[in-house]
Amino acid sequence: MFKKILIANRGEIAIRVTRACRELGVASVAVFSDADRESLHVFLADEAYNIGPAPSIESYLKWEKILEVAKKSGADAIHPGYGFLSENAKFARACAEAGITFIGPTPENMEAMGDKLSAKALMKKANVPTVPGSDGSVETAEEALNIAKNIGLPVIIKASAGGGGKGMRVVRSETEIESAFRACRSEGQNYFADPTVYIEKFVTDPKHIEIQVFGDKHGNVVHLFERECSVQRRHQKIIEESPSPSVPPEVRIKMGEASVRAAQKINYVGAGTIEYIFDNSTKEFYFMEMNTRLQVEHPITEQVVGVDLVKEQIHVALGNPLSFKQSELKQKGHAIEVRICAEDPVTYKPSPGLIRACRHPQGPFVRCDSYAYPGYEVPIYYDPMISKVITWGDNRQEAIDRMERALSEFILSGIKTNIALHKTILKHPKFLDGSYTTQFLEKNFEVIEPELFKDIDDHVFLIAAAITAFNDRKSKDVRQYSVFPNWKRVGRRMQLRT
Ligand code: MV4
Repeated sequence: MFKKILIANRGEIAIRVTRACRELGVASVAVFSDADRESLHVFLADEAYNIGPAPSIESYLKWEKILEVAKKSGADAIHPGYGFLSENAKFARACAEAGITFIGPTPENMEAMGDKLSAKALMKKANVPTVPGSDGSVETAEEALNIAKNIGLPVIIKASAGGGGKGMRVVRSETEIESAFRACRSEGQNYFADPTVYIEKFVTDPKHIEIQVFGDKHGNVVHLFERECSVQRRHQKIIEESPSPSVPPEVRIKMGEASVRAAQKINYVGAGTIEYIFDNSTKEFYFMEMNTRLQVEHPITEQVVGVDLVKEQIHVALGNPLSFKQSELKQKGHAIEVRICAEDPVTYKPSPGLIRACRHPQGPFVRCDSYAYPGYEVPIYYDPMISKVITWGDNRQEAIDRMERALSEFILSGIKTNIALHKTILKHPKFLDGSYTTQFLEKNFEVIEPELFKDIDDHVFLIAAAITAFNDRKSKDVRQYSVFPNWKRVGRRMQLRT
């Protein structure tokens, strides 16, 4: 076993990894920026080191500094979490050169999937379904027009180095081709220093369905079934569930097998995710990209398949063979995850600040991975996600019912959050029948009625009032504020002050 693991991350995922270390009896090392001195991941680790100023380019992305801390603290492995350095091949190489195990895929794995166009070509060779389109890059606007005429409109032009929705243009008429082609090329150049673009048939109104895969250093690869992540906005996932309500059993088998072929093609090591666009009318699926990291939504797979993915990452990084065979993996029941973000529910803008009251949901089959605590000030510098609530049920409806119950118990005051938005989505007919697609949020929640956010369940107020160990370190006098400073009690209900 490793003696000590440095966790090159912050927030809930740093805590998730620390917990795996504790269970395995491995010492954990936290790193933190100036803005994270009072962050929960710092308190929960065995040791913690400051790595620089608040902006992530000067701290969580400074890999020379992080390696130096790893050496100084005597860590023999580094877990990168997600985001930050998790898919940085240079960093993974530097770890190896320093004699420190990078807990994740090989640098070659990351490079094989970093470029969308070459990844697609590789996957086509591995007999993984891909969207019809240009075979290779498109060099001129005329070429783009010819391909579009050939495969038929609408098409989507994509920058090969693109990601997160940047460098993508949907084209619905021939007259738009030339400007879209030029726009894509320059976005590719400006954001990713690579003007290469390619064209695909645009799949209208698709679902986002991904398959969790796992490889070891002995050539074994398995998949751990799917997650559906179609509830998203501006390429940010908001709710994920597993299994997908739209994937029939025979398609599930095909998607799993295709994903194992994909990972095998690049000798993949560790946890990875193959992302597909899924056409719900034909039930066809097409390879989009591979994420070479542990993902935010990994807990729903853990709850349904019964595997601790972080422990398995550590196990595989040590050189052990996978601790399960494909035939031993089964989906049991249903899990849902909602991402709780410090954001304004009307504008969706990040809304960091001081958390006053904080009580996480509890109870049967509820998991809450969170770094919030009362008195913590959510910094402005990083991702606004502060918690994830995961519920499990024997079936989808039970998981939804539990999520509604769990969210009704979640008390988070002082900052604005998207909890009320989640409660509203969970009641929407398109969510309830499972037919929602990636267009769902933008179509149905474009204008959010502020009315939806105007009341809090009475029993939640009672729980909040019962929080006596209230800890606001900014003010020693607890009487100065109420648990919900912006709310007043009217009879048995709470009302927003106007
Ligand atoms: C597509 C697509 C439809 N057809 N490709 C979005 C990010 C990246 N993971 C791939 N994405 C898409 N690729 C084809 N051939 C639809 C998406 C897509 C999307 C596109 C435009 C606006 C919003 C979107 C939300 C999810 C997925």
